[in-house]
Amino acid sequence: MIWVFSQTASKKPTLASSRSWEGLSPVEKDKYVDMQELTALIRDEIANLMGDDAPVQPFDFTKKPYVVLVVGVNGVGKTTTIGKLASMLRKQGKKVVIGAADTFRAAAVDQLCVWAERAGADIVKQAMGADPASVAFDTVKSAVAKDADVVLIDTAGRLHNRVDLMNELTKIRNVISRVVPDAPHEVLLVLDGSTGQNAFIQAREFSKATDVTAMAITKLDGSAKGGVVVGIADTYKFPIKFVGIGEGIEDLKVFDKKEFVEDLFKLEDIQ
Ligand SMILES: Nc1nc2c(ncn2[C@@H]2O[C@H](COP(=O)(O)OP(=O)(O)OP(=O)(O)O)[C@@H](O)[C@H]2O)c(=O)[nH]1
Ligand SMILES: [Mg+2]
Repeated sequence: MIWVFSQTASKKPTLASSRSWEGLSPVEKDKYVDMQELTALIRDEIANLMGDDAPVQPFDFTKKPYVVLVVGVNGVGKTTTIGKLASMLRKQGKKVVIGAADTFRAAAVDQLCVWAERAGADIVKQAMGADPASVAFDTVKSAVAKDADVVLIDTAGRLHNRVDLMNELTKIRNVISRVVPDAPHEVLLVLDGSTGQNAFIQAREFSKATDVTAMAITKLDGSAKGGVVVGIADTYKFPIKFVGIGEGIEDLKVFDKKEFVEDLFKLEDIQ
């Protein structure tokens, strides 16, 4: 299956329909010099759907502390991504405080403690069942007192159709901004790259509940290419900032649009 482009008056190609190469008439085939040219056109078009070409700025260190609230449905990789991010930041010499606002399960706090230790970051936690907003508040207060550079707040995975849990995110945001008025500076929605179209619904519901500002796409080390995020980036205009490519502490990359699009759409895929 390949995408067929229609030429507009401005000569800008636009996605028109999806048909097989074999199904094209000779005249249609002649419109393209070769498959390489077609691949380049398709890649350009996909890249255009994904926002501007400027390199991703993962953090704004002029804000101190820069507060990141990490959200998403169950099991997408929020806690793991926080561990990897903390490690990435520590390697840059930044002081990091992690907040264990997933108080839903005792194991969640333990898991985050292990990551914090591995990364060399401080952690703020309370007992299981504590109010997540209270943990978030303590975390940001502690980060301010310690003059930390970045705060990463973990939250419990929640189904996007649980209104009570989605409202809890609003409460967490509100208490954070009582300590640092313009925080959280980032609300990072973590999406599992192998999810498919359900990721679209997650993006819609989380952005309704809390102003999502960016996405991290995990589990792109398997066969999934994360193609669904093209449509999400186009519809909701959240930039993708990070890509998870494994379970290890180093397995996180700052998003590179060119590389992503090249991986997503390879010449050999359409030959
Ligand atoms: N292969 C692969 N596995 C990942 C990646 N990121 C996370 N995982 C795995 O996904 C599973 C869930 O990760 P967690 O970080 O616990 O996910 P979570 O969103 O915090 O889960 P909850 O807190 O239960 O909602 C773990 O087994 C991770 O090792 C990734 O980029 N690639
Ligand atoms: Mg977790």
